[in-house]
Order: sequence, then structure tokens, then C-alpha cells
Amino acid sequence: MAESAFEQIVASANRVLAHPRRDSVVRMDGASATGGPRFELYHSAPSLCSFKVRTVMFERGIPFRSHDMNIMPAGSSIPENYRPEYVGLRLHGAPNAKLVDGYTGVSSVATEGFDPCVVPTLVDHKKQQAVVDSARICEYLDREWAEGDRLMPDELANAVRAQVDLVDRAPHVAVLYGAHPDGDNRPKGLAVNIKDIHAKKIAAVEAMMGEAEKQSAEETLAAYRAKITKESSASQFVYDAPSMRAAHKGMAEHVEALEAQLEDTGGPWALGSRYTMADIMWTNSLYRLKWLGLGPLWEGRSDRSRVAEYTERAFARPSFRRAVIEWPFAYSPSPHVKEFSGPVAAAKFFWQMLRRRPI
Ligand SMILES: N[C@@H](CCC(=O)N[C@@H](CS)C(=O)NCC(=O)O)C(=O)O
Repeated sequence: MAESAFEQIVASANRVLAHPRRDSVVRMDGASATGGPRFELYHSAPSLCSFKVRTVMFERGIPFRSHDMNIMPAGSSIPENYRPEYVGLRLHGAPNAKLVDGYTGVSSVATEGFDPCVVPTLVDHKKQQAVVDSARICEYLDREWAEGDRLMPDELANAVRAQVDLVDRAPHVAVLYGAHPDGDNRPKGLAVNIKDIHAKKIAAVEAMMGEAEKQSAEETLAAYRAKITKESSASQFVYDAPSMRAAHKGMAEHVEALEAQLEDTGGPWALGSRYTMADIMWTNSLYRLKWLGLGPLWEGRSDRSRVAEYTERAFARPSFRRAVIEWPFAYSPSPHVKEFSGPVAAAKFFWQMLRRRPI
């Protein structure tokens, strides 16, 4: 049978992304396994938005074909998410989206617009469509996968969505890529890795533009221009002290909002007795903050004791452990989290790097 137009787009992305050690099929215990997986996920080991989707996959037991992509510009290598074939796949999943046109320290489509050059992207071979944006992907997977309990049951859908949105709008990227102007506690290795990151991203996108220009690929060129606009604005934001102070204040309010939510519902989970999609978002957000050295936003504070107790439960969840803590190269060493601190964690990380991440 002839390949559909959609499958041709997917195949063309897969040809350029194929990598023997970073492509795999993730099988789940208990999930029905007939034929190849229905879903294909384009994501990256250390990306927060990818953590969210992977955690949903493991929580719901959804098998998937994994493309663990290299999204960091290093040396002369181009991040795989800037490849025109991959950008084309994302554009296919967001035909009328308003492209990103600035940067406020947040990576939400709702506040920034659609970034065509990022991960994650989901392909659903059954429905022949690409789904973009982590919040949409998570909701889509939960709705489409019939086996097991929903993370967004109908009766809680609006309440869950409100929490997902809250986490989505918190300035996670600002506090990752920018230092607090009054003190930088981020892991040392991170600072080396992301030095001048926005300028490097711009250079990498510019390097890709030549090819798109030669082919007069207007849609791809517009996508690249939007990305450059965003990254130029980001490079100013992260060096602007008032913007970074505001981002940190936003994070403190973010944690305060969870404390209030847990008080309101009585816990143990964000919406009460049932573990939902909201908890997947909060777990990944809080762990990222802790890894960055922002645990004191709740640790040792009597007015944030609910959040502190919540993290104990949330970080122990098996789906989160498999999707993030045990996923190779998800986090680099940090003195702020026990799983990734100390000489054993450092040795493990460098061993993984040697084995898994050739570009
Ligand atoms: N709103 C999007 C944001 C996606 C996003 O910003 N992804 C980051 C990783 S978490 C990325 O791919 N960055 C690479 C780049 O900007 O070059 C989502 O939730 O999927």
C-alpha cells in the first residue's frame, strides 16, 4: 500500500533523526503489544516538557517509539530540533498556530505563541496526526489510551486543566537559563553547558536558514525567523536583573499557589485523594526547581509544609522515577538532589555521556 502523505512527512523526519543509540521502543508492563507502537515521541532526555509527556506515558503504561533528540547546540553541531524535516512535522501538527514572537521567561504557547523548533512532538500513527505542545500531548494521550485509569477524568477535567495551565505559565526556562541577580545556586556544570545558550541557538538556526532559502521553503523560513526573534529577546531577558528578579518572584508565587491548593483540597494530591495529570506537572516542576537549588522555596519553611510533604510522595512515584530519575541523561549532577549528587552520580553521568550521547 502507498505511504500516506502524513507517513511521508514522518519518514522524512525519521531519516534525519535516526540514531542507533538514542532511538528505542519503550515497552510497558501490562500494556497490550500488537504490532509496532501506535505512538512515536520526539523528545529529549533533559527537557522539562518531555519529562511531563514521558511521565504520562509511564503512568498510563503507553508503549512508544522514542526519539531521544539532541537539543543542545554544542560546537558546530546543529540541534536536531532545528532540522527542517522535524520543523515540518511540527508545523503539520499546528497548521494555524500563531508563531512565537517574543520571550517572557515562560515556554507556554498561551503566553509566547507557538515555537516550531522545540520538543516534544507526538505522532499518532492510528489517527495519522502530529500533536504538539506538552500540555496538549498529555491530554491527548490520556484521552486516546483506553486501558487503565484516566489522569484527567471528565468530572475533574476543568480543575486539572487549571493546574496544568498554572504550571505551564511558570517561568521555568528563565530560572534555568538565567541566574538570580542576587546569587546563583544553579549546579556548576549547568552554567558551563548553557553559557551563551541563546546566542548559540541563534547561530544554529541561522546556519539552517541557508538551505531553506535555497529551496524557497517559505513556511520553514518563517519558522526559523520566529525562533530567532524569540531567542534574541531571551538573550536580553536573562541578563536583565529586573526581569530575572520578577521571574524568581513568579516562582515563589508558583510554590505558594500549590501550598494554597493543597490546603484547599486537603491533599494528599493536588486535587485531593486522586492522583491526576496535575500531579505529573507539579512533580516535574518541583523536582526541576530543587535540582536548580530552589528547594528553599519550600524546604525548612513552616508556611510551605504541605508542599514539602507533597514532594516526598510525588518524587517517589514509580512513573516519575522511570520517566525522569532513571531515564539516562535526564539530569546532570547537582548538589541539591540526592539522586544526582556525589561521586557515584557524577561517574554514572559521565559513563552515560560516553555511551549514549554521540552527536
Ligand atoms: N510549550 C512547549 C514548550 C516546548 C519547549 O520550550 N521545549 C524546550 C525543552 S523543554 C526545547 O525544545 N528547547 C530547545 C530550543 O529552544 O532550542 C511545550 O510545552 O511543549
